[in-house]
Amino acid sequence: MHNLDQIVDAACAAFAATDDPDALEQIKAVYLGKSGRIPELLKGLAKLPPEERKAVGAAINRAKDAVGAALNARREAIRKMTLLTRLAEEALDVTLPGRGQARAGLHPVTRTLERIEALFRSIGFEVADGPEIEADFQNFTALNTPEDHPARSMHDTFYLQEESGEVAQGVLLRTHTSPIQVRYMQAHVARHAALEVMPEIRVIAPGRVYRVDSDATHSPMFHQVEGLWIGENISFADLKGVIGDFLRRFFESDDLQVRFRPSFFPFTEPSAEIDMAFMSGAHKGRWLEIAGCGMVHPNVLHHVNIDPEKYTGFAFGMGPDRLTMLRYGINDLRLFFDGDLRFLRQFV
Ligand code: 2U9
Repeated sequence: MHNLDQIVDAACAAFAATDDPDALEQIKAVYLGKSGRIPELLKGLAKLPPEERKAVGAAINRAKDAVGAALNARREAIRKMTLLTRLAEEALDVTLPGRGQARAGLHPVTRTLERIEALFRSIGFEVADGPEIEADFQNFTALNTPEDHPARSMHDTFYLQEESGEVAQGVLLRTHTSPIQVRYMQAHVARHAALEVMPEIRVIAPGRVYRVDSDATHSPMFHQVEGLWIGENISFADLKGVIGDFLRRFFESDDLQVRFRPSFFPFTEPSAEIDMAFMSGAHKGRWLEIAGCGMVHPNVLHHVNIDPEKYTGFAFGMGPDRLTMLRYGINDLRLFFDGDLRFLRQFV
């Protein structure tokens, strides 16, 4: 028995003397391995007289358990020590300033949108917002779009699906920002229902719009800014003044000409395309299509409960993506939506 206690003490001392996991396992082999000290003692049991075997066997097994427990305790202690050492070595000071801080910048189209918004605010327009997932009524019907108009087809418009995969009835990604203005007019009419004379509506609607279209000059998602001015005696002359003033201020040049070419939109009558030409510089004398416009169609006013006999107004729509391309001399629309930093950094 004395011998057993010595073996247990020696094993414990040897375990305690190392903090290396591999060395610890070597020491384990000396005491508990196949021909280790304790298994050898167990093998020796056979040579003892039968009446001694039980007691001696039990004592050896107690010694074996004690060595096993000491081994496990040491393993755990070494594991914890190793972890603590690693944590101390790899500690991060999260309060240190970051390295290589890059300067961020606004996307070129965002810069254009902010510019347009500031210019229209300066002449008394409000900037309105609305959902990108729209209802058929606000996106098409209220805008005097016939039921069989090609824009309503699934070739041109993204319709949402039910979970079943069925096309959701009348739920779509807005194809222009006009529904923003439809909602704005509906709210405006409701808010001023008690008044004899409705205050003027002067609003622009910037935002993302979606169409089934994709090539060098068309992206399935692009931007629009539309404007609307409704009141008593608002005329095409007002439209020409607002647009001319806006373009001169946007391009920071009085050296440009603007012309209105007859066109057609379901939501305006009469309708026109707006062209612009610089009278000096690289683009001198070249007419560029820049926007569309017109007097708001009486049917559109009807749909939002505004009396077209009493109020008139104009609307216009332009593509800020295109305006940005013109202002910075960019030739591929897709550059805006690739997220390539080599392109975007140029605008920081
Ligand atoms: C309401 C009534 C009428 C908005 C208008 C245009 C003409 C137009 C294009 C310009 C470039 C679309 O992004 S683009 O391709 N838009 O030509 N948009 S009039 O008319 C409205 C808007 C809202 C309630």
